[in-house]
Amino acid sequence: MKDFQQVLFDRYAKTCRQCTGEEVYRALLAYTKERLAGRGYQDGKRKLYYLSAEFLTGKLLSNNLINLGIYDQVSAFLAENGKSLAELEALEPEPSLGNGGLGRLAACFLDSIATLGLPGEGIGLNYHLGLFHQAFQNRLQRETPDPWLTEEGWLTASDVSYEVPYRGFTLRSVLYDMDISGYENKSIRLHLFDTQIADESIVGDGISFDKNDLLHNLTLFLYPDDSDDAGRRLRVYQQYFLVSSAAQYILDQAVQRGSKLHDLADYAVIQINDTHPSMVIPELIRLLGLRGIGFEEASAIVSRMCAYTNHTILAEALEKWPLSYLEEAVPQLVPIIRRLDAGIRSRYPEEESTWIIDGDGLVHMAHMDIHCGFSVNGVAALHTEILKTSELRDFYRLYPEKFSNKTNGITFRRWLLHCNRPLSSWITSRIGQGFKRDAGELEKLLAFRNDPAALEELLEIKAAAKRDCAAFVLDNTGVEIDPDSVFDIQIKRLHEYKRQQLNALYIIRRYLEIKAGKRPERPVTFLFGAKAAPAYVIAKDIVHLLLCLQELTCGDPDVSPYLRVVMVENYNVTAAEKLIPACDISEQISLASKEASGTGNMKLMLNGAVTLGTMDGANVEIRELVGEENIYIFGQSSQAVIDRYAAEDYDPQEILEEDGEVRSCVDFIVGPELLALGCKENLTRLHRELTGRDYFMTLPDFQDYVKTKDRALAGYEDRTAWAKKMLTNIAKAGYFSSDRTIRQYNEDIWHL
Ligand code: 26Q
Repeated sequence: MKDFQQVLFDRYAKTCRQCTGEEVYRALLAYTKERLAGRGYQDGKRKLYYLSAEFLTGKLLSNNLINLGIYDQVSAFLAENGKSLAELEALEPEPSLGNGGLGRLAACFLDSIATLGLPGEGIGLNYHLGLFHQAFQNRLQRETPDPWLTEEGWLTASDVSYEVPYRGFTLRSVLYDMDISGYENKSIRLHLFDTQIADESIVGDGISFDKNDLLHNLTLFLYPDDSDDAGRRLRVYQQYFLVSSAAQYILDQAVQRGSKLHDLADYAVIQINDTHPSMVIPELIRLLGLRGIGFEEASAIVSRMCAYTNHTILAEALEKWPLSYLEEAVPQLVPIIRRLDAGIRSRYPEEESTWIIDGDGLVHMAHMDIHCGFSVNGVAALHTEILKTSELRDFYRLYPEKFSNKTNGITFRRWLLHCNRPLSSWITSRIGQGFKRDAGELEKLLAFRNDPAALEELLEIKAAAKRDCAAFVLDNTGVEIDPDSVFDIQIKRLHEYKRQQLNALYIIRRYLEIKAGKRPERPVTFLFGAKAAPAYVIAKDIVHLLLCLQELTCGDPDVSPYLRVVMVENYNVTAAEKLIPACDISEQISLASKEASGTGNMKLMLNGAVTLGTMDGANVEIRELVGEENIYIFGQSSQAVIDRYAAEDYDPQEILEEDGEVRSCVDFIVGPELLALGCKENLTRLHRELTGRDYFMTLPDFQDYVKTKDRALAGYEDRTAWAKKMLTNIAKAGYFSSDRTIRQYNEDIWHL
């Protein structure tokens, strides 16, 4: 560590011991950045550009140290000098550049692309104030800006800059770079475009700002509120800023590497992460036109370059932009989109459902991606099947060869080596280091299924993680939780289809049982972490319900020894890293057919949690891998749900009339206990939604959920049998390494 001591001395003329934590953190950041840059970048003629509106990287310091292979050395050096890596890590802000799964997936992919040594780059936007910071006030979510940028950080300014033309004005984009390190390999770059004139001072109360002040607001927030017209327009401006900058950069880079443009597809492949960057297609055609390539050839080139990933089948999340918005913001794209649409109409006159522009003048971004790209993929086996047979079936008939599945994955560097060092050391002690490069080797753990000492050690690691997590929860929420209780955890964005409300109804049922004198042998702690979109009213009502349940259970001495609900504030990657190692029961309870894949489910199983879930998304593949005895499955099948939507015959009242127990749990939401703690307006609205519509079919799955969860909790009591389930889940998680996913993308789509 001589070289690091030198950095400290050059900066501060002090020894490590004499420096403050802040000083050591900054020096370590600079030192790590330099070491990363020194390793160089993967190059190649054909390059992948992963285009995404979100990259949820999480903090980078520890991960970079691990990937550089110097974590232990640095950690020991700091300890010798009265500092700890944990204390320095606490000083690092988490980049707030994503909502949830889609953004985190992009970050895992960059890690794997770098680790596998593939020539790839990420391209996104540099949102100064991030998504938002979630605070709880009077048991309601309040949003404030999340200013994560600091003077010294991982970003490096570059001299790359482009003009982005809009109707009536032009904005200049500037590029910042962040290195994403590969595990014992070179780094790749994450390029984040920004404006030079973003002005944080236009933000008023909470996260409100003038949505029409496009010159100053463009890169302030990720997906600002799209509940009104101005918000949606701003989103178009943001998306175009990303894709126009990206397209210019990709063209310039290819030319520098020797492309003559006619052969552009031999130099660049673009993975379009959901439809948010889809305007890159017409933009590339436009830019090729400006460089002298005619429309027909340009669209042929672009169609050999672009591949699209679909992350959702929720109709309301599929982007459709009114032509009038595009006309107003980016008129130069409109004739190109019209011409693409005209081509499709003449080629497929009978296939109206697949046209790019529909009868209402809406541009269907996914339709453009599928017609004009060479690849479409879903993110889990079930999801891809549903795309092929229902949501995108008309496209599948036209282009069966374009469709494929790429089941999501996660990087084990962050979600095992970094977030759970004790477990990772234990695995190493049992099966050696090989799993760090080849996740499939985790299967070797199965040899210890009947080894009492090994199972005992695994239980002790989980117990220690729960103690650490309890300290984090106390610090975050002020609530004390019992590390000997079962940790039942649901962490993910708040959405009705993910059904946090179903979990809440179970909690209410348990609360009522305890109040009636039925005290469980072992206490259970229900942990939640979730941000709700600022304009998603019912989601915010569910947050309110959970916070009221927290108050109710933790504040009642009859109940709190047996049952506590705790909602972690501002759930993000950093919080996830603290919660995941401590989980016993992993809640993956989305309405079947609605969760495209899920990736939290994979992180939790890798850390020895047992899944309680529906046959949805990647849960289906988890079950296949671990076998029925190592997972708890309940609920309607995806086909039953799809049929029921088609029949339009679901009415929650029918269940409420028949089942008194459900009725009393649902009515508890507006009963005196909760009304004493919460807001009548919010609770009543939620109650009305569940009893009047229940669009995501919470009630039909309730009784099966109760039965299955009770079975899981009973299963927990046989500690040896439970430890075997834990071990099996860890051993079988190898399939969900994002290294496997990226290999498949490369073999089937990118061909780098
Ligand atoms: C669309 C239009 C207007 C405003 C916002 C949006 C929008 C923003 C974010 C639509 C979707 C998202 C994010 C989606 C997402 O995170 N999807 C998740 O992707 C994961 C990775 O594939 C899957 O594991 C999850 O199942 C899926 O929900």
